[in-house]
Amino acid sequence: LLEPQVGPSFKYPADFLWGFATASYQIEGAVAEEGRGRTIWDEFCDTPGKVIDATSGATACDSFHRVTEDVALLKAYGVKAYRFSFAWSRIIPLGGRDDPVNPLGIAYYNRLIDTLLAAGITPFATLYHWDLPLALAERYNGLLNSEEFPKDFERYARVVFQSFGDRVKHWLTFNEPYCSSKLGYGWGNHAPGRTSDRAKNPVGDTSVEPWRAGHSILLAHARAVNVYRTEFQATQGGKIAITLNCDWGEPYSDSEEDKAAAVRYLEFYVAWFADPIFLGDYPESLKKQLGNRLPAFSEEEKALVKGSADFFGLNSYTTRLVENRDAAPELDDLDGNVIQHTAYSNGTPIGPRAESVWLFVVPWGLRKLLNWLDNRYDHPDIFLTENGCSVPNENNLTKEELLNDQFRVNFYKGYLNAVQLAINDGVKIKSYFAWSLLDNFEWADGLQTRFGCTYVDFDTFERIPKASARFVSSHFKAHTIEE
Ligand code: GBH
Repeated sequence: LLEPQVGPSFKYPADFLWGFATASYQIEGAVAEEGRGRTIWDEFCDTPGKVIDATSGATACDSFHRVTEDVALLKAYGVKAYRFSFAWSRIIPLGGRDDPVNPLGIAYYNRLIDTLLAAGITPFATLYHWDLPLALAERYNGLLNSEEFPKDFERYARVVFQSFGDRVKHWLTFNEPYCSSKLGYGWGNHAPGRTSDRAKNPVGDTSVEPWRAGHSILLAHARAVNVYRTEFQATQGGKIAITLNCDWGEPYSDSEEDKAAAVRYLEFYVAWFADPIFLGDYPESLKKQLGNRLPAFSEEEKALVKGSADFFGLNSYTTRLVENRDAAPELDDLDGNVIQHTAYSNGTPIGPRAESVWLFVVPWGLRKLLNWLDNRYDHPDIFLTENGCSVPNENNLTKEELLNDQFRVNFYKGYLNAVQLAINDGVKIKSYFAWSLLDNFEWADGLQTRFGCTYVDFDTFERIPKASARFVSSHFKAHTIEE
């Protein structure tokens, strides 16, 4: 499949925000410093067998101690914006609405934000990138408690807006609620590792918990947005949304069944969250398959959730081929009763595979996804907040090979071309953040899977730009209209 190439004259608008993204637990380290509380990810990583190389975010990239260095790196890349996340556990170490705020945590993020602004870089901040304060899991089961969790998140959000909203104008409440819910409570491969899969460690109930966790996140998100809009937005003048992950689903065949299955897959992936937020309720396909295992919104909750985003935040990495599944859905099914493929029926893979088992390089899928979202949600502004890849066989590569990451350069070439095609299609794309600024702690895949455009030596914490960083940076420098 040869894709059309956008010509060299293409220009992103002057206000297009491009840069690199990270998340607190994946880069900061310093997990027991300056009052930071323990999180579900500290606990998960300390449980044997959960992280492939038995590493954790305990030191990660040591970014907690390297604000000056990391911001200088971003400045050298010439970025317009930097996407990072706050560790709730640094700001309110125990997490709850009656727990004390930690001034040292506030001071750290003030330093980061002020250093970014002094370098002319726009801070783009996420409130929750999976590192839930452990105390909230112990008190009331964290995300499983749709009554308590939203109240604690609301208070945390208020503290963050109050502390940083004079300088931060781009907010994301949650990163990828799909992952927190399905990976944390369905497949169990992310913290807190709950699943009823008997091949794993059967605690939890995959048939209900992911849907409950997702519901709590939607309510917490909506309450935080309401706080921002009623208490801060008029004076601070920023924008707020959530960021959802989705990978395009292409029908496995031309049959009507497979076409319908691909739509169902997208609904179970992204419309699960986007429909309540942009359209007012869960998709019919989820209601039909899940029945009363899917929590219902009260009329008041629906009204709070509907419209609770100033833009559409999207993370996307790959594409699946989706086939209809004929049998009745299993109770533990999370994907809309489909069969997913990574190769066509003739055996040809859908695209080259990265180090990550789930990541196949399929740029045309991103263009299709962007158009599908544009159409379903009535042409929202779409902020791409993550896109990137790992490189095949990373563990066998020399440092020189890791630095000369042509596989990743080709990934970005293809996906940025797809972004440009989608812009030319009329999709209102307003930002692009490459994941990630740095090699970092890749969750259950540990430190051995590297998504960085900058190489990190995890012993010395030295940072070295890879070819991909130079590519992304020169791409945007060459193709953005100057202010
Ligand atoms: C993002 O998620 C995260 O926001 C970021 O923190 C992370 O570092 C980055 O991607 C790279 O992974 O359980 O084996 O079926 C990406 C979306 C969706 C990728 C779920 C992994 C499940 C793989 N993720 N997917 S598996």
